Amino acid sequence: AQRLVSPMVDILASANPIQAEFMKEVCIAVDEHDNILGSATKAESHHVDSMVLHRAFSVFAFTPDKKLILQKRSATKITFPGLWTNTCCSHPLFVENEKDGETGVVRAAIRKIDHELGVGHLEKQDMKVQGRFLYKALMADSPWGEHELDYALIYRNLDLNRIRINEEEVSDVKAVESDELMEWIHKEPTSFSPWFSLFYRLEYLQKCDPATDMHSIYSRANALFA
Ligand code: DMA
Ligand code: MN
Repeated sequence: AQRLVSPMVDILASANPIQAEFMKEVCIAVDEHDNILGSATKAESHHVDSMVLHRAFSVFAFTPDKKLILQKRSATKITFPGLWTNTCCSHPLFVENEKDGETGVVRAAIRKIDHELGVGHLEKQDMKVQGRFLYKALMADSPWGEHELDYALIYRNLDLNRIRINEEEVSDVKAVESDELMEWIHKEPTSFSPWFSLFYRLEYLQKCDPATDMHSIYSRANALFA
């Protein structure tokens, strides 16, 4: 790891300082079956030269009128800035209360929804794990990317007017119905994050739990909390 320190510092020196600081977070390195292999900093695990598969989550939060809340990533994000994506994404960290499987993932999701969207104290029993999928995506013109075992979570009844955007992380939010989203993503596919696109365009997908397909996300959100 020592070998990586110097170039990494150089690369991060030109990044947004707040986002560069978050690159010191410690992610959970896993194998394809989600067994923990060890830890890796966010910088190491997202840089193309040292990338490791790590545990992540994608929250799909729905409004009371059953629209999916999307977020636009801020322009200062180091990975995939300015793209539309699902409500909230991040990584459970290599710390005691976020390391233990689904429970840890849900705790991390509650922590990040507070951080990115300013909605605190969500109930963990309202966050439902749908399954997980494996993917890898590299950015076109930068040394950064993702290689994740990503848990898909559904959260129900998040009122848009409770959201207070953290502009370091998110530049916009929007709630969409299934048809509207479908039309948008077909019209402007490059406006969406690669992992969010996976829920529609399965060609990137290496392994998929059928429950993480986008159509089933909408219908299961309805059914789960009916
Ligand atoms: C990482 O999301 C997780 C996925 C599923 C892409 P992120 O880049 O938004 O993480 P963070 O908010 O921690 O920077
Ligand atoms: Mn990641």
